[in-house]
Amino acid sequence: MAIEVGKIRNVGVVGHGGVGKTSLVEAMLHTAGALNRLGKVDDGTTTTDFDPDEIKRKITINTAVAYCDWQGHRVNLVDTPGYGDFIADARAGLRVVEAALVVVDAVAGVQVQTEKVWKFASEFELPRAVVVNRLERERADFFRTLESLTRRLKGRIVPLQIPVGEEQAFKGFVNLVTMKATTFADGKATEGPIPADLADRAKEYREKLIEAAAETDDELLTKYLEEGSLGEAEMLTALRAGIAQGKVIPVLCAAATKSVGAAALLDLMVHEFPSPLDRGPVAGTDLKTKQAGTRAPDAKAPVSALVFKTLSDPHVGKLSLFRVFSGTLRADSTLGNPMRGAKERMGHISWMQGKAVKNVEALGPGEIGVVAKLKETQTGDTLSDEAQPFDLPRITFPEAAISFALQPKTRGDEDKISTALARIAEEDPTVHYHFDPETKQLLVAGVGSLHVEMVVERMKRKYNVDVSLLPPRIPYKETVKGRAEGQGKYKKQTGGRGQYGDTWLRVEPLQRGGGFEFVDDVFGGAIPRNFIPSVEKGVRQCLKKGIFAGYPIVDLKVTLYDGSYHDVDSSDMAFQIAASMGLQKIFLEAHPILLEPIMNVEVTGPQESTGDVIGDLNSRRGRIVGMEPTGETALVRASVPMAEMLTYESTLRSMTGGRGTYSMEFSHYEEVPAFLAEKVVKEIKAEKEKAEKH
Ligand SMILES: Nc1nc2c(ncn2[C@@H]2O[C@H](COP(=O)(O)OP(=O)(O)OP(=O)(O)O)[C@@H](O)[C@H]2O)c(=O)[nH]1
Ligand SMILES: [Mg+2]
Repeated sequence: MAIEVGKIRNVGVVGHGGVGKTSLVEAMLHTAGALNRLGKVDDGTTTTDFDPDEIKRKITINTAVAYCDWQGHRVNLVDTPGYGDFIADARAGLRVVEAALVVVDAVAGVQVQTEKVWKFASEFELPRAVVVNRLERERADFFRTLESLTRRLKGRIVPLQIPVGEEQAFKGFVNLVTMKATTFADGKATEGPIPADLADRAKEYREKLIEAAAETDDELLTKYLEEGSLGEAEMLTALRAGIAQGKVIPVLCAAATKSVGAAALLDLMVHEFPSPLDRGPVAGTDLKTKQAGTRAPDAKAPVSALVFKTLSDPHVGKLSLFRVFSGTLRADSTLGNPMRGAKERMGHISWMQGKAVKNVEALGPGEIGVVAKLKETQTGDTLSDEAQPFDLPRITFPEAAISFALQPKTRGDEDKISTALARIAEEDPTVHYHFDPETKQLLVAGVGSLHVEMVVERMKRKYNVDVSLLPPRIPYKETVKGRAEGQGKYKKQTGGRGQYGDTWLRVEPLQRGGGFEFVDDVFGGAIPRNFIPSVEKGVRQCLKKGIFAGYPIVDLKVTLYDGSYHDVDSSDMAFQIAASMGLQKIFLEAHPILLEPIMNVEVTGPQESTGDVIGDLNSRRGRIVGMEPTGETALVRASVPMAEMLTYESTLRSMTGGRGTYSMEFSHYEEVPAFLAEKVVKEIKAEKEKAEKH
């Protein structure tokens, strides 16, 4: 039978790349007895990193789910990727949980993706806890990490534990509520009194914890201020409520590969984190009434479930991971996917232990499961009772930031390539592809270069097509800086019925990000009403193809202010052509420019290489926007044109002796300086000529 909803805990494990999320999930599963053997990321044997790409690279690429039972509760752990290119999966994962476990590294502290996942958790109003992991490593420092947490992240962050011992001598932690120490030796935990040398520090941090608990409630705070302390029971109640509501964010200690901290984390999840019942009904759209509606986490309510991840299994085919928000989802039932106007058969439904599945008869509200072979459903879709169609808010994914041309290694493979890409894009909503008729190239776009490389590897491994990647193409855009107006006229008289369209258009720039605006300003029927949409259509076709250099046109206002027509010869097509001819001429008279994507770049490297890093970024037309020392390393933030960042990886490596890392994401578009624009336009022309010769 389905699991009781009040006994479910769904927790998203999130954080920067390589901080130990997967290892920690493994440790919790093992500690709870769900696994006989503790797997290791380095051996490719963990439960949640099971994809061959993950095993090969030793990083998480896909969100995976595993479960264990702890003190009569079902804990579903959603292990998410931390690498920047795949972070969209972490956001999708957080949509289906009631709380987040944010893992940070005890050496590096808060990192770029930590801030990112923190924002996701805030966006979904999730209570959370922070785990400082890898505490037994050299240069690990709990208190320095704590300082970076409180400085860089929003929220009332306060330790619930402090470590016993440092670096190699790290032994365990003091629980600041019970004021007992738990230490580990040979994998065994022992509870005992606080070591004498830690007594003062433990008292000091317990006081901070009480203060944070008191602050969650005005009455309690007054009492605390008047009496100078709180009773144990009072403090615990306030603390629990504070954590469940996200008002207090506790910090805990861990060394995942040694299973240190796993049991305490499970305790926290069971006692402090909310159940789906505590979170209450979800909001969405009732498609019957077309009004905002809600669905309660009630087994008897109509079914609603959100598909948050799609995978393809070589044997089973398409797998859809979903979370039930309301009702009881039964095996062998049929549900509707109203957004795609489809019916889907839910054959076998199962719990997941990484790639292993356990078939169940029904999944109740709050449960997470998987189903194979849905026909039309994609990531982000809602499945619901056919008679009670409902739509949960969609999961939005980031726009592609980088695009490469693909070249088949074997001639004649084009069809196979398109099929493979279609499948991959269905699994991964951050992959986009299209054929560019101008250059006759197939373009693949993704979040970053590693992401696109992985797509190529998957094509080879799963679909047996070999392609190489040509250098990335920068997604430039076109717009104008000035205004111009003039006529576009198309007239043809070839016996019989002719063609006649005549338009007068004006173009002017919109602000950055303004998109496209078409204004109909024709007076006195100079052009009949039914041909106005034809003019707009003709204009829009030019926008897609570009005029100046063959890139899409944006931030443009086009006004149709006059024209003329012919009773017999005017047609939809004639007005489309006239408008397109007119726009192509006027656009070039309105001071056309190219826009280029600007990236937000963050570089972390050793202090001593900061000067070189900054000098190099400057030489890449970068603007330094901030600098922060973080211990022995320094963080540099800059905004840099994407075109200048294509070769950054190897330069950074040699500048920092391999110790530097960077991440970047799309920020906005800016004008390309004239001298460079000229070069780009020349290159694109040459490319087109080459394609035409073929
Ligand atoms: N010394 C030490 N190493 C750890 C600990 N936890 C994880 N590691 C190691 O750190 C590396 C990364 O661990 P993962 O568990 O893959 O980290 P992750 O956060 O899941 O990484 P991504 O999912 O790729 O973001 C592996 O080599 C682990 O063995 C720890 O507590 N101590
Ligand atoms: Mg991982």
